[in-house]
Amino acid sequence: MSVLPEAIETIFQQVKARNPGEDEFHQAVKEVLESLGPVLVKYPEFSDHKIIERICEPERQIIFRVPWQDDRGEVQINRGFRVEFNSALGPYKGGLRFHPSVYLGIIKFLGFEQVFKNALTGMPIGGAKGGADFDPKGRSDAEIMRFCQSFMTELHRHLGEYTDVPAGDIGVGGREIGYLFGQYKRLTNRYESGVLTGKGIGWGGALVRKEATGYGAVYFVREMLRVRNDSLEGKTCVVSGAGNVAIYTIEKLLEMGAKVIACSDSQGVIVHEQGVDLALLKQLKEEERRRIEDYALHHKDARYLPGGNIWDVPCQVAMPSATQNEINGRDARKLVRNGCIAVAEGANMPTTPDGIRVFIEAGIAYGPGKAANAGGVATSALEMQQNASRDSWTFEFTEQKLDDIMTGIHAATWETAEEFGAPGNYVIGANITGFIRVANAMLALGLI
Ligand code: NDP
Ligand code: 2IT
Repeated sequence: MSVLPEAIETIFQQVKARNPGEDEFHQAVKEVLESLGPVLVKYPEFSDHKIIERICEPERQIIFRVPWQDDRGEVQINRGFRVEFNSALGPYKGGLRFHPSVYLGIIKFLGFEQVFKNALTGMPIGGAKGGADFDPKGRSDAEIMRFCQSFMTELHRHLGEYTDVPAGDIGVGGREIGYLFGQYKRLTNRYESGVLTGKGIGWGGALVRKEATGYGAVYFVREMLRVRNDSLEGKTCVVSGAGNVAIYTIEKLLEMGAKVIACSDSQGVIVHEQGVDLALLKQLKEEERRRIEDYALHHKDARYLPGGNIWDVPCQVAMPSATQNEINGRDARKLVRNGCIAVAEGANMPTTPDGIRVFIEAGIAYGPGKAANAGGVATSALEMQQNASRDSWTFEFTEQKLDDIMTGIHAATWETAEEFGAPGNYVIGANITGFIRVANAMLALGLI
């Protein structure tokens, strides 16, 4: 266990005491605070102005009832959240997660991460996260629509293109953003495109947003390998999950000449040594909304491992793209032992503190989520830019911007890690770079 400098340890203990039972939030805060010792030495003004204490306290937290009726006419009640964490750099920005595991501690960890991630993009966006403990699995389109309408009926009063701009996350994709936007438009009588991102192409959405998180994560790996005089060409890769991030991670890995041999969902793992069939995966997940178990019905040489652990599959590059804490210390050791040389996190906080330690000590290229998956929110900011100017850019133009942003994030985190005496450590690089940008804005804006 790394030991926090005393002043920072005191702050961390206060955060824990003030936010009891929110384990994921504590974990995310601790990881950032562990990086900040040398920053406070270099910039004592951050301590004088209690920037760390302030940055750990969300600006606003909204918790609300979401009542709706299912297809049988039964009334259902869920709990909705929006944690508006920090708006020093721009309007609150961050996704919505619909998953039964959602509670305040998860939304707060995601909102906290988002603050630093958004700062890393260099775009004018603050950090927020929201969602509900709603389980979309097995629900009809009509049920999803009624849920989204009820959710937005409360949330709309807190949003606005200059105030708070949600997008998707687990369980929230283009369909949900459509229903949410429709209800916002109806309640406000405004076609305010910039209030949500991840909209459909043809009604204000930006090309490349759907692909952006996955593509961006692969650009980040490309950069991590480039500084090691290596490339993705011919590498064997494993990508966890089978949702939005996983699918477009696989697509870009294939474009870059890598081979992807496994993916997963919460029920099991598909191992396909011949290479994952991306077209089939898209059909099953995006069009038919089925389980990856069905993949094996189409490919007799693919294995479905119910309840399997994808990190047991030997690979050179691992891209966790499902959920938090999906790689523990044991998994990390197994990956390293099996020859893994690079890990980039499409998901938010997918590696436990033990797992992170294993990757850092092994000296492999490890790209933490707030750097590696920032392409999604960066492209959301590009969508906001297009909405503000009533413009729409081509796929190629937007993708080039995404590539530039990810290359820039890699360079900034790499350089900061060097500057603070931890060459190659992207955890330290990302935490410090993001923190300093937010902290300087907070200082400039006075006591906020
Ligand atoms: P999706 O809902 O599209 O896909 C989620 C995938 O992860 C599914 O395959 C799902 O399996 C699996 N999964 C979700 N929860 C769990 C769980 N508790 N245990 C095991 N597997 C799980 O979400 P996204 O692809 O959008 O998000 C994936 C990750 O990427 C999340 O961590 C998210 O925060 C992060 N992220 C997303 C961004 C975006 O733009 N969408 C941007 C940056 C980060 P199943 O279907 O069985 O539940
Ligand atoms: O975690 C994330 O960065 C997202 N879910 C995307 C946020 C956004 O506003 O595009």
